[in-house]
Amino acid sequence: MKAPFSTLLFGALVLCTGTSHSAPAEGPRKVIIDTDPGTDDAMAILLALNSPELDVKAVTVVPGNVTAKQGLQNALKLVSLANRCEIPVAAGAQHPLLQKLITAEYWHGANGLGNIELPPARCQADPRFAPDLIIELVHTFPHEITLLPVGPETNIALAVLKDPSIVPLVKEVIVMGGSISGGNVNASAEANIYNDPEAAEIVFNAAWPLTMVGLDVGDRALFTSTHLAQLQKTRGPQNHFAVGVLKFMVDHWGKGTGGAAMYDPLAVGVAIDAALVTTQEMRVDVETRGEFTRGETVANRHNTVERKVLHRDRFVIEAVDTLQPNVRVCVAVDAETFLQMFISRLSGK
Ligand SMILES: [Ca+2]
Repeated sequence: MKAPFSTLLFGALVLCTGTSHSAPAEGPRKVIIDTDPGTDDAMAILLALNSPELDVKAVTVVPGNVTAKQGLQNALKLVSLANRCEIPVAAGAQHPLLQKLITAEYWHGANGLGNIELPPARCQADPRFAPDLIIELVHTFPHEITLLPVGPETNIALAVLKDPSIVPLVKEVIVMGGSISGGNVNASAEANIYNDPEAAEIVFNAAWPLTMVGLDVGDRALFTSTHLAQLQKTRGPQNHFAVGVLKFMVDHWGKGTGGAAMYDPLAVGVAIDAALVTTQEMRVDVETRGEFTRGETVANRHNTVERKVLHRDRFVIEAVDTLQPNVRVCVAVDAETFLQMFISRLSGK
């Protein structure tokens, strides 16, 4: 009755060759990083700022790992550390759309940066509201902007709600968030989605090309003490800061796994080189109501659903309908290639 799963899987597997995602011939890929910095956010931002394939048009701040206020200070210090004050850094939402904010100093240290102190920021915050800045930049560079949300998706959702006309003008959205193999907050939900499921629902249902860099691949991109020793061999202010933060992450996150999952940096890595991951197109819905599953990204691996029709006292299955996939789910990663790229970009900086 049903096609063998392996046939469907094979048919739906798409090996990213980089042809559709790689930096266009006209220059580096224009990105907006929406972030809740955050230790791994900090590593993601420094990776992006040191990668010639990317042109970071803005860093917008969302509350999540830390409060909006702390996150803004951290983002400004990070952009200052990289001597990139020309990049606008803007505050946005102060809390999730509907629920109370959940912060994660438990995982990221009291200051959100693994308790590594940076000098005071030299860069100033941009006065624009982050969702407004996103809207403005998408209209300034139609079909060129890649959004990189690596925190809860509140700011991106607010931008879509305020100006839905940005959706067809965005080149691509690469989300760090979600999972099709269990959660990290609890059994079912990944933190970025759990922290604002209503926002994630809006972002996942907007009709734009969306790549999900979730736990399925992030948990396999482990920065180990061996990688740390490698990065410790070189010197430089960003290099030094990265070593401190990564040591915190390896010590604090790596218990039991052998290394720190490089969630947010991997999303930046996918923006740099889509060939680092293998994706599979799936229909993914964000659960917003389940007692045990609020914030879960529910993936339909076959993109099919049975059609049941009411016949008197019962439903009868009469067909199998095909669903349009809305997400490219990253299902495999070339972790060591990515980790070596990360190290090479920060070495000596
Ligand atoms: Ca983050």
